[in-house]
Amino acid sequence: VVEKIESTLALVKPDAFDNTENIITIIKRNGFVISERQVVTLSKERAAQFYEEHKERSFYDDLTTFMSSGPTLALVLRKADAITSWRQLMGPTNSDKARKEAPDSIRAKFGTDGSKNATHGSDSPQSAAREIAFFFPEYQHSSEFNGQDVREYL
Ligand code: DGI
Repeated sequence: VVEKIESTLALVKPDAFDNTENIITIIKRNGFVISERQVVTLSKERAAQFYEEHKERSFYDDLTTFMSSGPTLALVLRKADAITSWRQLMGPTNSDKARKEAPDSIRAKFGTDGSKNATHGSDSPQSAAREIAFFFPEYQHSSEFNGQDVREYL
């Protein structure tokens, strides 16, 4: 069996930024390689662009206000099955639910509630390609997508 090394985009959101060191310790302990990192404070417009798929949702304005309220750490994480593995480590979207269902998860430990939930992780190879390019336009990852041109996903 050949394990496919993947890259995924992880964000430490503004509510958890002060816990960055603890979160990075957990990331490394779980075998991820951090291949890119960048601290950025998103403008409201840029946060809106990042979460464009949610623009019709009632929580969109709150979400983009929150995401532009302070610094965010953007990371590219690599390992076999990185996309699923990082989402598993984060736990459920809602941090209150995470504390009940996955108390050891990152969102349980460092998140606040259903809208401030500490971290983000790409949910598919397509979103990983788009989201990595959003923060790291120079990132080289074509070989990870089975020879397909990643520009198809952007
Ligand atoms: O991929 P996820 O971050 O786990 O979840 P998502 O893509 O469905 O939603 C993106 C973010 O939007 C999520 O991290 C928190 C926020 N969000 C999602 N659903 C709700 C929400 N915020 C509020 N206030 N209410 C929601 O139902």
